[in-house]
Amino acid sequence: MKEGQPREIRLEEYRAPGYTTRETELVFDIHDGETTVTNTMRLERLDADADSVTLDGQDLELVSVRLDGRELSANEYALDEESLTLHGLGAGAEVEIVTRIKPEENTALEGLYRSSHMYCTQCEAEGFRKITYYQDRPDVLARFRTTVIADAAAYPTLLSNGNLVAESEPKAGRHSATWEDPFPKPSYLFALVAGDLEVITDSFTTMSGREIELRIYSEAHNIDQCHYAMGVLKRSMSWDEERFGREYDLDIFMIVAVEDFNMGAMENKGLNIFNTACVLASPDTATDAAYQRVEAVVAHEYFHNWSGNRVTCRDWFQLSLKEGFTVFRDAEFSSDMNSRPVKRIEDVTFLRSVQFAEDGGPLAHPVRPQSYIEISNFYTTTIYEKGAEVVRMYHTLLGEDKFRAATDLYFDRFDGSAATTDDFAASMAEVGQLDLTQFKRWYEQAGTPLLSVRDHYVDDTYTVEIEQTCPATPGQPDKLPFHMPVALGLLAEDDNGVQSVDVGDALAASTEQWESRDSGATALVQLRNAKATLSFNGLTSKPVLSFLRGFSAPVRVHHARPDAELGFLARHDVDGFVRWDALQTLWVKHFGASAQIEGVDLEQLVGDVAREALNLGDNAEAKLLAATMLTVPDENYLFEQLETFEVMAVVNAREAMLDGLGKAHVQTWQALYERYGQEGAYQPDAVGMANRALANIGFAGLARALDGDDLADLVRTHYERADNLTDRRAALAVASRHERLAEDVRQALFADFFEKWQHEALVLDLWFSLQAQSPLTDVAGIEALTRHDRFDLKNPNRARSVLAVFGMFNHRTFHKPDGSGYDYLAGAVAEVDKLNPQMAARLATPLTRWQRYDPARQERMRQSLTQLADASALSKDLFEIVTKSLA
Ligand code: HT7
Ligand code: ZN
Repeated sequence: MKEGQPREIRLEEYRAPGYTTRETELVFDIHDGETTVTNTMRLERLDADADSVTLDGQDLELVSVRLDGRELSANEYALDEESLTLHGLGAGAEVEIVTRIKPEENTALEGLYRSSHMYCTQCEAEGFRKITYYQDRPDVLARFRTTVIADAAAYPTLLSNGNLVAESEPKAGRHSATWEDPFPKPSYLFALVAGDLEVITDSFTTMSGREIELRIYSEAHNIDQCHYAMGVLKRSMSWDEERFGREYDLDIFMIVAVEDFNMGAMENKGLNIFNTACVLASPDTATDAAYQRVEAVVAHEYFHNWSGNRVTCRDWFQLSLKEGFTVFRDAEFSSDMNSRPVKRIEDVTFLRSVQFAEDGGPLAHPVRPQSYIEISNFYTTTIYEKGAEVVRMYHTLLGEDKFRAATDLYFDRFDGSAATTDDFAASMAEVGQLDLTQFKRWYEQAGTPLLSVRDHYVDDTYTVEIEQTCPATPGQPDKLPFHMPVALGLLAEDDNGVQSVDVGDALAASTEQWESRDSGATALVQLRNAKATLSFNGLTSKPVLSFLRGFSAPVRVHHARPDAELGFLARHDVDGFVRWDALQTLWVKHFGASAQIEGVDLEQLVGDVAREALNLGDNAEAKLLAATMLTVPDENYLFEQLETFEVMAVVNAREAMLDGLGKAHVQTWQALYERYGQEGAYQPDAVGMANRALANIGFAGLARALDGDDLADLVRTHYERADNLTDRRAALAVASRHERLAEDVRQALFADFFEKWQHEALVLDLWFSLQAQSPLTDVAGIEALTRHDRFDLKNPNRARSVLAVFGMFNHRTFHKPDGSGYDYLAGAVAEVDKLNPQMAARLATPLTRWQRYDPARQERMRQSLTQLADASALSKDLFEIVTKSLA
């Protein structure tokens, strides 16, 4: 540990602040190599017994402290590595603090730092304390006035939160801008940008008729790629008005694209700062997946203006209050803009592959954690994605109308203040007239619940028994039952074909409260007990149970049932999620190799879906669903779903299956490729994406069936004909990993791509990542990539394109039985830790999943973690991850 023994912060130790800060005036005097920050705060006493205030500060040079206009000498305040304490403040005080910082040396990318030729900030969660001494906690909300002074030629654009209230003409080569934010906010929402930036502008008229100026800034070479994000922003603004009644509040909304950024983006009030990867998009520089990410992230950050900024979090234990809710909101937005079932399937795939892994491993924690060492480590899939599932369950329990009324109540009640997840639950309970006491266990208990389902059919009565359990997680050996919505339906087949049973009529007895939804096609059961029984009467044959429709709760399901029922659901269910899920269950069984699949021919089922996909016309939603059905689950998904497995057995079985499918349906792949590969000019919309998805499935299937010159011709032609990055990437992905493709062809394609796109940083990231994830790249190959002169460990996107991708997707090399992949990653993480602790902690994630693997690999992964812990002085971030993983 570099910074002494880490202090654990505990929820139970939360105390409201004795003083709050009402007004904060900041002056940044930016010079190359050094920035001086003058911070003047008006403090107000909240607790009559308080007479001192402790301000957080880190890596700061303190120049002066004034209290009510008088400069204090060093013996009048207490200063240590992490704080500055002032005494004798009275009912109110004006405090002025001057600090000096060095943004140019800030490689951790927290606080004020330099990225390319601009200065920018990242203050969430605790970066503001690297700028000045402050009560850097989310429950202290102040009005900010910020002046930025810098060289006029080098930094013509000076931005901060709120509205521009003054600008100076250049004097002696320097100029200034003053911004005022009328909305009180915590320090984590503060932002500043100084640079030589281009801008695109637009406007939006709100539902009450106010005209908002919209601006997106980037460095000049990227500005043409900002137009798609502008369209998304406008769609997000009107969607939030329609769906949640939320109107934008300031007169201006700005986004700035930054090349070096630790996460995706940041919702600073009125001045969102974005990783270029989450805002730039053009056909040649962004894949369809990247376009979708831009859509989701632009919307997400905009939605935070209400869920996070207007109503913020009382403390960081409440992080999911803003993140879970906002992820739910952005998922709903993307569903409305594209395909609802496909968005749901994508989200569940991610949840099962990544969040379930976290929830089942040494770093499992509840949606509202009890303690942390470094809060940056808690920006996790549990807080975000499981948190969003919890919000979705409220939505399911209340229904759309009451959920909307409950969110209105929540926003009204807590506007301008710092709230808790209990406050959110109280609004839901009040409007929904629900007792949510038990439901709150979702915030308290970690781990993924398991629903074990058994069913039987006797004398016209069909009975379903559900038992819920939840595995032990670190510090939580015993779990209590959860309250969760379980949506289910029944299908029956008769002479007229497949029918939905009216469960509203048929459900005769239930140990749990339930209601009929979807005009009787779905029963929504509120599971509360450890065991539940549902009986359906008057059924002339055994129905097929369609369980957990829409993935109504974030749980695993175990249901021993005939495979033929899963095949039937995959073909016929009315719920897109259940259709896909049934097929996934069959895949998992297939790759688990513990039992033979009976009564369903998987190869034939896939062929049928592929053939049906040829005739879906312009139905983008059906085509996107078909594309997801045709995607064989990847290794990370399988590793999470299989109870026991050997890494290479799964990798090899999957490759064999893909080869088999390729050869079995050559004509269908060819037909898909031709049918959807020629569909007019490029459009980044649902129809265009659906066509490209199906054409590229056809292309990849065909590639599996070919070799020699035929394969080389196919790949080269696809690459050369491509007028967009999605198709070009598909060609390179096949080229990167097919052993049957001649090495010179592979190299020529990668060389050509590099030559043409090396000036586009995000495209170059893709070039690195395709090679890092290829099973043909061994550890020496990964090392070679990191020695490439365009590799840069300080740039998170570039570092992740090799190191994170290697640990997460190159299973053959990372999991090599001799442990060389693990050692390599551990060594790289130690290097990164010296520059950027947040990034290092995240890059270590693949090693923390050791519990999932076979005993020999577990041992080697733990060895690498232990070496990492022993060999270097770890940052607080990495220390927490490594020690908790080994505990
Ligand atoms: N609220 C933002 C979180 C974030 C962040 C956290 C820690 C370190 C760096 C960071 N950059 C952004 C992102 C979001 O959820 O909207
Ligand atoms: Zn967020």
